[in-house]
Amino acid sequence: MTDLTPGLNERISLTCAAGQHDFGTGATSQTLGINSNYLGPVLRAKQGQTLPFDVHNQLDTVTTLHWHGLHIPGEVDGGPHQEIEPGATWSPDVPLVQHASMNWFHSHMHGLTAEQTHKGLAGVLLIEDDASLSADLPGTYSVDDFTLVLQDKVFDGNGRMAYGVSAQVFEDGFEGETLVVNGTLAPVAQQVPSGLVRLRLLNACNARFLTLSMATGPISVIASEGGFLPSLVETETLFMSPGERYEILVDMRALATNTLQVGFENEGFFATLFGSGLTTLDALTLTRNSGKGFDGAMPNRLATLTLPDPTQAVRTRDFRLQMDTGADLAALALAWGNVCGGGAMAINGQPMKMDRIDEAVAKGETEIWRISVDDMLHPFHIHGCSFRILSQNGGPPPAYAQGWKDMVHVEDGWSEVLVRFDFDAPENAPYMYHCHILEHEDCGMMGQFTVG
Ligand SMILES: [Cu+2]
Repeated sequence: MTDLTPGLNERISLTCAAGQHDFGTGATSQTLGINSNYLGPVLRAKQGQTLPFDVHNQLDTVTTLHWHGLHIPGEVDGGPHQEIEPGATWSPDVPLVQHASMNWFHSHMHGLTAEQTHKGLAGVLLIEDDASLSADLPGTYSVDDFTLVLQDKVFDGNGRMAYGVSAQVFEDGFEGETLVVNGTLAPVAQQVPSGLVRLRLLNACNARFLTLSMATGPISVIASEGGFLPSLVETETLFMSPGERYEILVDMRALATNTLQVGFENEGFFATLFGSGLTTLDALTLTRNSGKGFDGAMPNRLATLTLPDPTQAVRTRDFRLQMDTGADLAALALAWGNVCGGGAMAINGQPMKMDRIDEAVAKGETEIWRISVDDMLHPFHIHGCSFRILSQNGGPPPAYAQGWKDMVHVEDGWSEVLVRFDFDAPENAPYMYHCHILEHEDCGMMGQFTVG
């Protein structure tokens, strides 16, 4: 992935097009990319900048580009209403008002989100601010500061990327057994100088939850989706849903080498081979070279965050994610543009419908959103905001998930978030809330809301 740091007021051209890419299998796969054969750039910009984009669609299908994690008006959010026809250009001015944070962008074309994102229509948008740029953290890009896009893939017998859906894939989401890092077969090797190394991680899988660990020592987490944690959190394993981002530090002062590992849950054929549990794959091996890098120590305090205060909420909304909707909804779901192989998924009894607004939210008011589900583990995402998790699956979230987030896990019991929206999202450009298993989203496990 190339690094793209636009100058102030410089127009940013992003071209979505078909490409051909070798993941390292020795064969060329048919892919999609943004200014590239596969995936897009890592965009780096600063709080206070407004990014004037020209998003060109050179695909033969309609697409959209959603800025996942940004606090921006609905009109420039890039959701399913901001369609870009083949040959057309979409030119939103995207204001960066929020703090330093790791965001990303991906296709959000309803019914095609899963396929287009899996094939490569995704990139990363890093926001820095004065505090992050002056923080005592490694920040020399591609030297001791790396962005890692983690994805799972299926390759056919010829080494070509394969993507397809079936009733089972709609149910589970599309999962592959091969780990790819920034579009290259894992493990990836990287030489680094002596010192701390910062890794900015995105789980860009369509459906796979990842269990991250280090070969030596714990994982040191410094930030979640919406910015820095109050202080460094050490954890043996970091559990990341599709769509989640975390930033971690690796201490390469004393160690000559260390490896970031990614655990895949054994399923189907692999579960019969290895039993249930994790297959652990090496993602990135860091090896220290003779250079001198960032020579600071592991940070203690990172940011000021108050505890979320649920008494500020003026309202509570309930969202019930539904895998099993019965046969009646399937025909409706199909008529409403959901792609679900003859089935349907829903939220509060309703599959996604582009011309139905499900919720109207008052701008600037704090609310509690409670989410539950009838089956399976799902990653729930809300557009246009960062929120704080009050509870996840009926209990407190892990320490690394207690900062600013835009994803919450939902399985057993209620997951509750404290949320507020500061920008307008009118009826013709509403925000989305949805499951980030992208096949579930295309299947109708999505709703839309206005803010005003
Ligand atoms: Cu789901």
